[in-house]
Amino acid sequence: MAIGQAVLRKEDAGLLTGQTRFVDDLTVPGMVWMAVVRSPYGHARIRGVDVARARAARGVVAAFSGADLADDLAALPCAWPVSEDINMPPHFPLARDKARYAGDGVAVVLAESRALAKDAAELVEVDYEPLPAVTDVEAALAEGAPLVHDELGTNRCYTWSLSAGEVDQAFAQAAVVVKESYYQNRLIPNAIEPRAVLVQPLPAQGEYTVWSTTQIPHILHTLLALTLGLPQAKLRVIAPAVGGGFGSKLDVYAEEQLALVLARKLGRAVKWVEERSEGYLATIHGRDVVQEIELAATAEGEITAVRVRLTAAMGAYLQLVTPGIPLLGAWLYGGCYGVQAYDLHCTGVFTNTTPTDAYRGAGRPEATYAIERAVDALARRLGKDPVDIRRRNFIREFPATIASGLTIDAGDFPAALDRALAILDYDQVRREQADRRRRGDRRQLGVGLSTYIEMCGLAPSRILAALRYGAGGWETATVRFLPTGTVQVLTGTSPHGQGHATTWSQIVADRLGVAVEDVELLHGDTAVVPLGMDTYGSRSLAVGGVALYHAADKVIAKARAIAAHQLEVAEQDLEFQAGRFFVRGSPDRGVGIKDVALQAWTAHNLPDGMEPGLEASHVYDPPNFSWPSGCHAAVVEVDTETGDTRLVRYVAVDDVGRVINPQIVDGQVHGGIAQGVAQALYEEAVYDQDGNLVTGSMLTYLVPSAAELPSFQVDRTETPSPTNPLGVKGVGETGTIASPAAVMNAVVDALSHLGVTNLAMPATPERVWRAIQEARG
Ligand code: MCN
Repeated sequence: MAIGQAVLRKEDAGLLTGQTRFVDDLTVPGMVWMAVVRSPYGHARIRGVDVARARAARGVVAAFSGADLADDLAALPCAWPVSEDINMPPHFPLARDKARYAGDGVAVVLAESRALAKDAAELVEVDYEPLPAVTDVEAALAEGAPLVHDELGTNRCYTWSLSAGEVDQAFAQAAVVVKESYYQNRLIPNAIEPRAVLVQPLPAQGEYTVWSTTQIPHILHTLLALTLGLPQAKLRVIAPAVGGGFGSKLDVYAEEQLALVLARKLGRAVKWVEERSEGYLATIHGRDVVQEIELAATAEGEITAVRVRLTAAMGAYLQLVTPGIPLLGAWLYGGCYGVQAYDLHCTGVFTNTTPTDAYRGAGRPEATYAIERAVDALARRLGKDPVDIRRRNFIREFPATIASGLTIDAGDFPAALDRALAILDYDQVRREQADRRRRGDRRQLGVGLSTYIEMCGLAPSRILAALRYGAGGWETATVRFLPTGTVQVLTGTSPHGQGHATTWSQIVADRLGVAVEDVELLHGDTAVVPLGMDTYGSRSLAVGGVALYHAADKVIAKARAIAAHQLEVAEQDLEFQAGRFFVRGSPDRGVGIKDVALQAWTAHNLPDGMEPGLEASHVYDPPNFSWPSGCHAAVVEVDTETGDTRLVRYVAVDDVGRVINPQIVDGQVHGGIAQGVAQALYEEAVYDQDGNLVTGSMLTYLVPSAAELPSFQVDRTETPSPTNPLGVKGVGETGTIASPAAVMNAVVDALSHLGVTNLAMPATPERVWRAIQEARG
């Protein structure tokens, strides 16, 4: 069996030897470089743009303002109009009347080299009239706030509600009510590879090839064709190797459209590669949500109702799925708990900031954070151990339809909690904590838990339709035996670090009974795999991997018919094991599937009427989401004199169903934890009042490295998903979803005896120190 084995990643040899090709490595004849002139103001009227000096500069091929290209450019698509009342102002690749955030593109320069384009961009003269900016969601909703989009007359983008059960009654009857306020700090995704795009026009054929660092070559293919009115079949989108995305490359970006439009206009290939600090402004951000959560509970700590108010920043414009991001968590503010009454209200708000959109976890880290921190607050209120509150409230029967209306197919929440506590040696950690408190130790210890449930694997299409999402959630797969017995696999997923070449090979190898090395994966090129729904929302395995499983089964069914014909037996008398068909009861009478493949393509001796060849395709649309769950536990040490906070231990017990590749799963969990810990302790995008991004580089935006993190203790429980035949659930976001709450619960726990009850992320030394001073009065 290849499934379940820590097969080494097929991807790594190319990455480690530098042979893997990214967009920046690509050059095509006649290529020009594009540089985008960006607004230095958070909010400013554009009184005029003069590109004359830039046009006259050495090596410059062309320069345009937003107004110059008004007839060429189309509004960028937003595919998730979440509510009837949503305001969807147009978002052009270059601003025309106003710049609405620092980084908003206002002009573009094309030159013979990257450096010349960059130099010339500085010669573009823009006459700005600076306007008051608003960067905070609550301020943006206040009377008289500067309007990001004047024509709307409001900064409100939408309101969205979800209510079930007798919420008011539950609160009226509650023995205790806990009310907490949290802020989800704004995050900058920071994929290792910045964004890049190269467009080559092939004028004779009227075709265009687009290479982009994207997670979504297929969606990009459809939306570029749709928005620009190009025949989709004349457009080829390729996502070559992509160096991470974490959601930030799940978008149709201004630069992608600009490069295509300008390649068409100039008849020359156009290339653009983002710089890191440019990416801090021009690539989407994540989070930026104000949360209020109230729990109603009995005196014993049974949670009877949850009420949530979210105010979520959209940024200055709606990117591809901006409005839907807070709602991806909207069903999950009850956590793993059997809450019967549920009320959630979300307001989306425009501010003069970089647009937000999907960032690893997208909506679900926010939900997990709120409920898990509130559960700890409830435990503190009742003087109970947070472990006990969790145990008391866990959903234990599956399938479980939760108050918000979705059905969790399987899980075992107590098992993950028990396992995490055992690995942690919870009682011992609590004893050490008590010792330090008794001694008045300068370094106090805190332990925090996060028991999470996550909805991922985005599909089923019908539910997505009910959520007003603009696309389906299916995935395509083709499994093809070549005549010599190796297998080509085509997937509509678009990996950018997740190791699909390896795990997809494992799935197909097992199914077909061939070696992992016999399987080759093709992906990320619409000329090779024309249709797919790509990679995000930890959907690839639970949707795309399962599509492969079904395609492989169709191949086996056809091979069986050929084998039965050639062995002159009935199909039902054939067994298929380890890549070989044989007659039941006579294991010597048989034929290998690779031999069948050759026969299928020579077509010399096939059953009457059978098509030659051995390949099959499948489009899979799952009946439910995928529901990973688990328990993460963090131990922190806080220096009560300086506020310095160190994560000293981290235990993760995840239930991702059946595991295809444990090493890849561990890697996914590790990366996810690192990003979640970063939100809790280090990272925060900060704007000043004028809308300047104060944390505009890695000097001020603190991306942690391995040096800041302890060795993670990673383990698993396994309740297979009954929703799909592989029994798998997603893992790509679990770590990011679980960890911020675990870490922040630990930080508050370390200081709770001093009177600290809440702390904002990131828990920087200054913030922690101030909280201690305030608590001490
Ligand atoms: N896997 C497995 N067994 C399971 C679950 C998953 O072996 N039970 C394997 C899969 O086969 C796949 C990998 O783990 O090789 C991740 O699978 P999945 O959970 O389906 O997630 P996706 O492949 O759809 O990846 C998307 C997810 C998301 S949403 C973000 S954000 C994220 C993440 O993946 N961005 C990443 N992980 C990332 N990893 C890297 N290196 N770079 C990113 O940008």
